[in-house]
This record gives sequence, C-alpha cells and structure tokens, in this order.
Amino acid sequence: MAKKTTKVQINLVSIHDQKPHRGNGGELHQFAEDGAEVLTTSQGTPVADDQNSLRVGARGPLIVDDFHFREKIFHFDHERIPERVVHARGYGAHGFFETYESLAAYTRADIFQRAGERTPAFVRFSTVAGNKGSFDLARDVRGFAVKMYTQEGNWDLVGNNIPVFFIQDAIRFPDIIHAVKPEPDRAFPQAQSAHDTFWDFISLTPESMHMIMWVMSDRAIPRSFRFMEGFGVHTFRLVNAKDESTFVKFHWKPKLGLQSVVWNEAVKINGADPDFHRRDLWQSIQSGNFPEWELCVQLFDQDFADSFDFDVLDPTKIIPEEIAPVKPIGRLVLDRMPDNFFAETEQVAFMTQNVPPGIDFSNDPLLQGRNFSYLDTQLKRLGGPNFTHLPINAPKCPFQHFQQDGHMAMRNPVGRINYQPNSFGEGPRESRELGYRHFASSEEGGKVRLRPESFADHYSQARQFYISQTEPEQRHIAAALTFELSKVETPVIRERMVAHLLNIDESLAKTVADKLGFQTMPKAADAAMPTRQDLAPSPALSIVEKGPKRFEGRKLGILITDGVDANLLKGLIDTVGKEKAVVEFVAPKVGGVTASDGKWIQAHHMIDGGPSVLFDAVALLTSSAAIEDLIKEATARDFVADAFQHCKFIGYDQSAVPLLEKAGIAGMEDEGIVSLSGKDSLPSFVSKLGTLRVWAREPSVKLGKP
Ligand code: HDD
Repeated sequence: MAKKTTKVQINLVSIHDQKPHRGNGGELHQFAEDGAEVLTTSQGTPVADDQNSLRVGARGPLIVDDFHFREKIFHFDHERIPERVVHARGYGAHGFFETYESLAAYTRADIFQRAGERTPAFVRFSTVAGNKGSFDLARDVRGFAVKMYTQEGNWDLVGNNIPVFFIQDAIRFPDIIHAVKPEPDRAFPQAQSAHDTFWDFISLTPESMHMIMWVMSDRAIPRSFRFMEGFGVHTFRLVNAKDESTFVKFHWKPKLGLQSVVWNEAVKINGADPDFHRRDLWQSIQSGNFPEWELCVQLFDQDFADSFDFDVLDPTKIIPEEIAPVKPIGRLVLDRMPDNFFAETEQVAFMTQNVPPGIDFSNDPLLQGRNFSYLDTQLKRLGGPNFTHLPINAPKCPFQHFQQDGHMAMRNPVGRINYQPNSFGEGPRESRELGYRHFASSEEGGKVRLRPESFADHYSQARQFYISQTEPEQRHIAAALTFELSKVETPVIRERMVAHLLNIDESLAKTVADKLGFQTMPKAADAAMPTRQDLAPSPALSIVEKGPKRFEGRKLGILITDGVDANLLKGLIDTVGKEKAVVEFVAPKVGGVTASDGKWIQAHHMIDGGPSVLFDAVALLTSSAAIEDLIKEATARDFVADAFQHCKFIGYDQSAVPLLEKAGIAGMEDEGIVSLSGKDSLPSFVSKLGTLRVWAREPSVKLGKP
C-alpha cells in the first residue's frame, strides 16, 4: 500500500514571488476614478477619504467610529521593532555564492560538493556601536554577516572585517558593549569609542590589545563595504562523510582589493554624507557593478593546532597567512538590493548556530557563547519564535517539522499528525544518514571557571600586527590612539593604555605619550606572560600592501566650470570609463555648466554638496574665464586643499593653476599633482590613480602624523 503522506509544512515562496500588499490582484480588485488602485484599510475596506478624520461638524471633536483613523494610527504607532543591541546600523544585499571545486574530502556540506553550483545568499554589513541612525564612517569594527540558503538549511557565517575579537569569553560581552556604547547617565557619545568608559574597560583588559591595534588601524574606517575583508574569526570544523574533522578559519577577500579612508576624511564624510557606505553599495549594485569576494579557508589539523604558538580556540589570535595559506574555495557576488529595507535587512536574523551538516563548531568559548546569544536576541527583536517564517529568514530548501502555533504563525502544519513517532505513517522522520551529526570530539575535565594558560599571551600578535604595517599605516595607528585617548578625561586611563603600548612597541608608546603631553613615562603593564615573542611581520596584514593597484570600482570627482574644455573632459571620462571606474561632476551650480563646445553638462553636485572627501581622486577642469570667480569660493579651495591633505591624486588643466595656488599647494607639487594638458597625459594620470594615495606626501601635510 502506498504510504500516506501529509505535507506538514509547505515550501516558502520568496519575498519576490509574493504580491505586494498594495493590490491583491484578485477578482475584486478595484480602481479609482483616475485608474489607480483603490486605497483600502488593512482589512481590505475601500477608503473614501484618507486626509480628514471623522468629526462632529467642521470644528468639532473626532468620533470613535472612525475605524480607518484608528487602524492607521495604531499601525504607525507599532512600526518600530527594537534595534539590534549591537550592529544596529546595517545595510544588506542579495546575491549568490558559487563553489569553485568539490571539498568532499573535507566536508559533507552540500554547498561544497559541486563545482560551479550557486547558492542564494544575503549579506548584511554593519557598524557595531552606533544606533540605527548613526553615521557610516565611525571608527568601528564592521559586521560582515552572510546567510547562505543551502540545500541543507541556512548557513550563517556571522563575521567581522577584523579577524580577532576584544574578549576571549562570551561572558564578558555585555561589559565591553556597555563600555563602548554611550555612557548611561549622559547618553553620549554616539557611535564613538573615544571616551572614558571604553578605554577604561580596554585598559583593564589586556586580552583586547590585539584587536585594539586593528581597531586603531585604517581597517576601522573602510572606504566602502566593497573594499573590505571579512572573517569568520573563530576556528570552526569541517566534517566529511566519514565523520573526520579538519579545523578551518574562513576569510572573505574583496575582488577590488582593500581600501580605507584617512581619519580627517572620515570625520568630513560623516558630515557630507552620513550614508556614504550604504549609498556606495546601492549605487554600485544598481549600476550593475556587482561587488565580489572570494571565500578562502585556512585548513589545518590537530597536529598543526598542537604545534602552533597560540591556541586555535582563542578568538584574540590569528593564524598568519604566511603560516597557513588561504585557499580560495568559492566566490560571493552581491547583485540585488532588497525590495524593502525593513522586511529584509532589518528583519534578517543571523545566528552563529545556523550550520549545515559538515560544518561544526570548535570549543572556542566565544563562539559557544554566541551560539546561545543569537537565537535569544531574535526572540526579543522579532517578537516570537516564528521569525523563521519571514521570507528573509526561511530556508529555501524544503523543510518540515512539528513546531507549531505561537505569535504570527504563517506556515502551519496541515493534517492530523503533529508529533512523532506516530503509527499513521505521516509526517517527517529523522535520518541518521542525512541529518546533522555533531562531531564526536572527546571532552573531559571538572567543571571550572578559568581561562586556559594557552590564552595568556596578549601582546605578541598585537606587536606582530603593528610591525606588519607600512609606515603611513603605523602613523595612522599612533594618530588614532592619540586622538582617542585625548578624548579620555581621566588621566590614569590614558596612562594605563600607554603602559600596555609599551608591551607592544616602545616607539609607538613613546609617540603616543609625547603627543598626549605625558610628563613621565609609565612603567610597562604587568603581563600575564612575561615574555613577548618577536614574531615575523606578516605583510598580509597591511591594507597598503593589499591595495588594488588599479582604479576599478573607484570614483573620480571632476570639478568643472563654464567653458570647460569639452575634448579634455570627454577624453578623461572615456579613459576613466575604460578602468571601470565612475566619474561625477562637481560644479558651482548643480544645474550644470556650458562646456567650450556650447553643450550643457549637468552636474551631480554643487561644490558645497560634493566635497572632495566623497571621491578617490579629483580633477580640476576649469576655464580662464571662470577661474577668477571660482577661487573666491571657500568650498572650491577646500575641495582642492582637502584632496591634497588626504594624499589624493589631483589632475588639473592649466586654467586651474590659480585654484591650486589659492588652495596653498603652490610649491608643494609632487607626483600626485598631474597636469592633464600634455599628450598622453590622460592614460598616464588614470593609471597612476590605481595606487590611490600619494603617501609620501603625508608627512609634509601633517595630517595623520602625530
Ligand atoms: Fe555578535 C550581532 C559579529 C561576538 C551577540 N554580531 C552581530 C552581527 C555581527 C556580529 C556581524 C550583526 C548581524 C546582523 O547583521 O544582523 N559578534 C560578531 C563577531 C563576534 C561577535 C564576529 C566575535 C567573533 N556577539 C558576539 C558575542 C555575543 C554577540 C560574544 C554575545 C555573547 N551579536 C550578538 C547579538 C547580536 C549580534 C546580541 C545583536 C543582533 C543580533 O545578534 O542579531 O546576539
């Protein structure tokens, strides 16, 4: 007899297959006099007047009968859900993950079995400390959370753009977050780590020293989400069909290379465009320039783990790429913006516990604590256990279980049987073969609260990070520490921090102490491990070393005026276009300018609204007729002076020389100040742009030099 089957839970339609709630497309669909769909209440009742509430007479009180008014206001009153307690400000996009080759030898995870297979993915980037409405270029860690809708359920790789974390044990997480968030009595500063409570906690927490070096580096002020790395941080396990385990660390590498801004630029971007990062992602995806990352793995076995200088379970440590090479195993492409920010980016629920068969956890105590926290937080944020019914969170593979009811249950079991085992032959059953099998590691020991000694060296890798940076990057770290500590009002906290820096790099400590105006140098902090190992530098840790070497995906801002040389402008646009980079025009008036050939060119920004901090490089294409007026504009002079201070390339035609002079650049010309007048000057200018910055200029402009 054929087995009776009951479909317990139906497959979800994606949000894109759903009809928008405006207009049901059904037979009763009605149209207003002007042909638009008729506005209805959420009960479907057609609305006659949405502008005036029901009242007694023209000037009398409102009437409770007005169900339309009450429903509209009630719904509005409930529009907000709690923002994430961390990573509140974020921006997401859809895309896919494509597997390069079968990894069956290491993992049974279905996503890694077939070369060329594409798995739908959703990514949310975020800052950590700021509220939902804070600005994009805070000095902060960036979240890099990836949800992959695999054939065996969702895999969430909830990482950051920094490969280590502040603390070694999840039990300390509320403390570090309380310390960095606005101080509880005064509710400021917003989205800043530059205040007493943060540095108080950090200076009392030596395990945070490695991460602090990353956060004080340019990694914490990325130019774009598209130009930053992502890291799974923890050691995970891959487990193959024979239940054999290999340790793994996950890395996302941006195809367009790494790039950050300088601090002075970040401060100005936050004013000029607080949505700089989200606008950048939006514009690049909407214009078909889909950002891409490679997923890379560092694979290692127990022998390597045992012989490595540090504990692979310690999330404050990396394994340098020079020691365990990163192997690319697939690519992630983001090619579609959400249709609705709230439905998708706000309601997406990432959970480190979401792993498919073949991917498992290690005993990293931070990871294990996270596995508790993420499920718990979604209940609070999304209001009940049925958040998995939301299209953005539901698996895209078939799923069937006996969970039922609860608030807002939208996908409900049908039929009589909602338990197992049952003797009706209905409903889903477990499968030892296909189901998730936790790796059977042997564990033993008494119940203790302690930190293993193998987690005790807090300075060696902090130093390794610092000495792996190029000179400008080291300068930026010193400047960032100086800036942040200058905002700390309690002198002893500053001293405690410098005492730690002495254990990382003496010259760094001295520079910071000097710039903070210390009269005497404190003693080096007592270290749990008395000796600091001198590890070899790892060039892979430097952004400058990993720079793009080309201008692709970047933006040139061209300052134009009436009378701009039409041929030169066209030549520049074409040459930049060949690099797959973007140009935007900045003009005295946003309406635009008339070029030398009489044609009208629309501008993207007026000078006030398009400061040079919004661009990776600038060009000044003016005219002798317009330059006199232009140099009177403070914002035009700032445009050039800022580009110069931020070590950007500046191309110019002869007519713009007075502007360079007025901006204070006369006599300071270097390889980055490029005349665009000569033959072949355009290709040579645009190829130079690939190096992005003229760092050799930096000491002379003093910015970033503490
Ligand atoms: Fe976390 C959100 C990344 C440690 C508790 N975390 C959150 C997000 C990212 C990370 C990217 C935002 C996800 C999204 O876009 O929705 N968190 C990390 C990384 C960590 C880390 C890389 C260390 C390696 N987190 C961590 C610890 C705890 C949490 C130790 C708690 C014990 N994290 C949370 C949370 C959040 C969160 C409270 C807030 C919103 C959410 O989860 O969904 O549960």
